[in-house]
Amino acid sequence: MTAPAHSPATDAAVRLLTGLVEHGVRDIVLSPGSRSQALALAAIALARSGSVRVHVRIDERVAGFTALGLSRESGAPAALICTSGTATAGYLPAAMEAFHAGVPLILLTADRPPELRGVGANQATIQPGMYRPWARLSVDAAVPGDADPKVFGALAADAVAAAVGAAGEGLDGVAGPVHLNLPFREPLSGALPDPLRATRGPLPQPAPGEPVRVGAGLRTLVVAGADAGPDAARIAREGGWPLIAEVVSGARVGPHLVPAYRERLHDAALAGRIQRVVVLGHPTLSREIAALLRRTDLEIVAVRRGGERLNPSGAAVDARTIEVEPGPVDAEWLAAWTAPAGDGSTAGAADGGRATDGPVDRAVLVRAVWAASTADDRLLFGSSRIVRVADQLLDGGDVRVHANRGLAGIDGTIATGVGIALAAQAGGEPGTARVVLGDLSFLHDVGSLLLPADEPAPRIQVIVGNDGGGTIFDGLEVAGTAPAADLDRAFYTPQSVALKPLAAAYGWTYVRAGTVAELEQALAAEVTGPQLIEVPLAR
Ligand SMILES: Cc1ncc(C[n+]2csc(CCOP(=O)(O)OP(=O)(O)O)c2C)c(N)n1
Ligand SMILES: [Mg+2]
Repeated sequence: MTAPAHSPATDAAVRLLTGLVEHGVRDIVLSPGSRSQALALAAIALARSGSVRVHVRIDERVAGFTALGLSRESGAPAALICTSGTATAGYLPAAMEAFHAGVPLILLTADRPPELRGVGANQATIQPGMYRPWARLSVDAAVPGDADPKVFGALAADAVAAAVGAAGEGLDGVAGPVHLNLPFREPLSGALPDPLRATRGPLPQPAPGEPVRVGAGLRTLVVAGADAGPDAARIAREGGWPLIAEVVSGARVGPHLVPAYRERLHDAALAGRIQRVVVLGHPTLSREIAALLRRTDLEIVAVRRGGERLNPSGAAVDARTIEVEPGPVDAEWLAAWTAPAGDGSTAGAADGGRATDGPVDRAVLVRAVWAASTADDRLLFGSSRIVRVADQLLDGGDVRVHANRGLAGIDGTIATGVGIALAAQAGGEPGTARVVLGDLSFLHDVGSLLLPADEPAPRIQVIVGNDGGGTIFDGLEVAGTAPAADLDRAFYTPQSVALKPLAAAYGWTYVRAGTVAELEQALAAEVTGPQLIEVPLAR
């Protein structure tokens, strides 16, 4: 190898990536490719000096969801680097989820220079603006060498600001994905400063936005959907209002929590007295909340989390933050929602007496995972049935829960969990990340089991509830209309993949938990790296 010559591509890559780090980026997920080499080599050099963490993933869809998990957990936008062509399309599912869930992300796609676009050049497609409906900021950058290198530093600052919601057209205060399309000409890489360092600076703060004031006096219900966060509990406390918090809300805590909220919402007399709903995050887990938010006889104030406002009733007030005006607390109203159910039953009592050598069902599974998890741990629920069971059955708790409820896809769940684990454990923190998901969701993202041997191994338990296919469809409309064989073939989609050798092939440890005792034992054991736990479930 001859000593690399100077390359404007590398100068630009250095400016851009050091700029990203200086504005708060902590993680870069890169996928191999030639056109993006200046970015990849600069990223690796920055990682060598400890300035940033780099994670290498060959599949861009896996890379995208890994970055999403890193960003979800850390709050800082992870940056993605890929080459031109179909590679860029691999980011699309994660970019869509990031938009709808309000997760910051920075997509750096290498491209051919303008003279090689639209003329049939190899691996060249239409990349500028390709994520436009979902991107906070979409830039087709100048070719390095044609532009002053300083513009790439400024681009970094703009990208981070837009990703975290510090600036951006009409969406200030809301985080989301940002796309920088970066054309490069040969020489595609050259000499790098050695060592290459950057000092991580503070993240820009999201623009606060004008608060919407809500006063006491109206009988109010606070609803916390996915990623609502602690603000929901704050608003409930300040207003003295009952709080309905989905298990994925990050707000299922405190004395204002409504237990078994579905049943309460079915109580027509009680629900009929609601005058106002303050909703935070993205509720998706129950028909009851969906119906509540469609009501037009209520005042609805919705705090926007993702790029799209929540407005099923057509008349909701769009808010960034809520200020509660002090006033008298209606204790009767709070008690009507939060008092234990009159018949003495609690949501937790249903199968308390189960034998430990008995098989596991979904309720036992989610309760066991919940009981085994502490504040050091992280939980990620996949889409489909299990997250709904968890929402129905689990009490409040001090565990940080994630879920990709922006679009509720079954894709990218393992990758998201790995990203969450890597971010949560980056500073040597204790704890285990647990992903609880269905078998089809697992198989959909099986490529995420491929982790580079030379990167720190995440402590993660991927817990697959294996019912042989997509049993959610057994309870959906199609089960009533489709012939049984068609339902099975096109919706349930039966599978009998051998998960143990699959885990072994990727170097993951494997545990089969067929009984309650085996599950509890697997969850209590020390976790040192990636582990697959298979839990057989009845269809
Ligand atoms: C990317 C994507 N494709 C398709 C769907 C539709 N879908 C929702 S749930 C589901 C089946 C999930 O099966 P599994 O993970 O085994 O969970 P189970 O229903 O058995 O609990 C499918 C295909 C989706 N949500 N996302
Ligand atoms: Mg299944």
